[in-house]
Amino acid sequence: MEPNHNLYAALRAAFPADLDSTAVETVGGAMPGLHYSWRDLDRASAMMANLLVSLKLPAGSRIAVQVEKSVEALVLYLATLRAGHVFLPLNTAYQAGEIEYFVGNAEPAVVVCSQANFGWVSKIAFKAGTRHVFTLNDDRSGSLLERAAHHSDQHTPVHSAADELGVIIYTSGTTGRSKGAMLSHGNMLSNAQVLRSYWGWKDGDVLIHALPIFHVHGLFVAIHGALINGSKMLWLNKFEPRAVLENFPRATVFMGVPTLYTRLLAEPGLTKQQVSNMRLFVSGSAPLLIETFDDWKTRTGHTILERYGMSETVMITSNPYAADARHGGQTERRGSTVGFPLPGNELRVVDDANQAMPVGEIGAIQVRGPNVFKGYWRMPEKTAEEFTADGFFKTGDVGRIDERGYVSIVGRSKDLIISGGYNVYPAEIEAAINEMPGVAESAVVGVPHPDFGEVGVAVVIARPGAVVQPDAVVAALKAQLANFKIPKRCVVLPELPRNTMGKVQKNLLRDQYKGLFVS
Ligand code: MLC
Ligand code: AMP
Repeated sequence: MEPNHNLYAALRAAFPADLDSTAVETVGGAMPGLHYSWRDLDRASAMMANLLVSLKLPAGSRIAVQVEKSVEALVLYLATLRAGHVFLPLNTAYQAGEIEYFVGNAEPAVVVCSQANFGWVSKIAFKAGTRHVFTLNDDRSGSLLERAAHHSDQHTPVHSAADELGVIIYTSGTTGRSKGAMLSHGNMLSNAQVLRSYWGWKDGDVLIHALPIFHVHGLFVAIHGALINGSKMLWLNKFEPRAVLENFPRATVFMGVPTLYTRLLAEPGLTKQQVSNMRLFVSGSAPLLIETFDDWKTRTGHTILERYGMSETVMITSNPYAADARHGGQTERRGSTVGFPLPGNELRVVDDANQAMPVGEIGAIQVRGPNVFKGYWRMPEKTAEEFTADGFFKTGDVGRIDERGYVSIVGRSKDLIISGGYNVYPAEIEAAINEMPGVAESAVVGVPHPDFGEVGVAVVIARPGAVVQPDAVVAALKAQLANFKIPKRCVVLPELPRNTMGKVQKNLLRDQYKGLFVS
């Protein structure tokens, strides 16, 4: 029989010998100071796994989860893995229309939501055929915990093949339709193992976990990183710069999107002294401005390590933590680059005919490796389109590899805005605006923003004779889309700039509005 690749089993094997030591300590937020031991994580996830077993679900059932961040939500993730089901995390900002799509598309057997949202979420779930809806709140209450309390705290993780599905992460698409990226136990485990060694995780490491746990960065890179090294986490349910600062002296590793770094830099308490115990600062999910990289070095003496990944591939590249023998022993973490392809990961920069570009030339980034996903949930054609004949995944990012082997991301071929580390697809926002009364058409573009890096600006064209108010457009969008997707500015123009082919020239709009939020 193939060895067991169950991700929970692998993480469990890395727990420290002293199971009563602290695995997670909550800091900040409503319930600070709670200590969860490694034994607590194991027993609590066993009880939840046994609850899932008692529901007699077919193997590989989807467990869709839209809850506020909490340690219990982490336990539910571990329980889903050990029971052999598929975890489907959903951003808490998603509204009814968005949830309806995900639930309709994924057909989860179980939906878990907060008590506050139970009314509308359960209605959507039951309509889509889901049989079980539980609640889980961020104060250790909810029907999921009540039901799990009746189950045994002993459970043997199921046997999972490397390519068995473990998680589905929805990512929006350039056509406006979200796609479920299917990640296997092997995808996630291989990436966690590679990062453990590449980033030099060691005994005594402590991670400050301040990211949401419904996306790859917080759920995989951070959580898997700590658990597979048996390292303690200082756990914040929400990013609060002061609470992070206060805890730097007790920690060694921090991970954030660039917005977290700029917000920390705005704190006078960020000093070399305050971070003297820290070993590693990692940034990713969005481009880190060279100014932030430089300011961080000046203020703290630490060089941020920037890495690059996506939902479909987990982590792809990283700047070196220590000497990288594959690249002549280079150790430099270079700002404005995302470093080298991770061991085991092949990355190439190609032209339209999939031919490798010469060193330094810009082209499309494609990747292949054990971390690359199995495809999009129930979208075989879309999956086929995104892979080349020789098995490389087309990332949609545009970049180059320099003569020293460092990869830089210089743009995207996908029409995508990354705002505070969240992806916003203009096509989705434009489709919603175009449905509004009096609107002829619209274009949404990303412009620089001092806090979120990039934010959306909506340009709307009214139908002849109609009057469209920008505030009304924003208000209508707020009623149907997650708040981070809402354009930060809306303008009404007589027409959109077009080229001779009739294509909207978004570059002109980007240029026109690039100074809206920055000087
Ligand atoms: C919040 N707001 C945002 C926003 N986050 N607007 C644009 N972009 C964002 N990212 C807006 C809300 O709409 C709201 O506006 C107001 O800010 C306050 O909301 P909030 O929820 O209180 O905001 P805050 O807690 O300050 O959140 C900011 C943040 C958060 C930066 C902490 O966005 C965050 O945690 N980002 C990290 C995202 C992440 O983990 N990405 C990883 C993806 S994985 P209003 O008008 O409604 O009041 C990936 C792969 C990889 O990309 O490589 O890692
Ligand atoms: P997601 O779909 O949320 O997983 O977002 C993945 C996308 O985030 C990638 O395709 C990149 O465009 C972007 N991304 C991730 N890390 C970086 C980085 N370090 N620099 C620039 N872009 C990044």
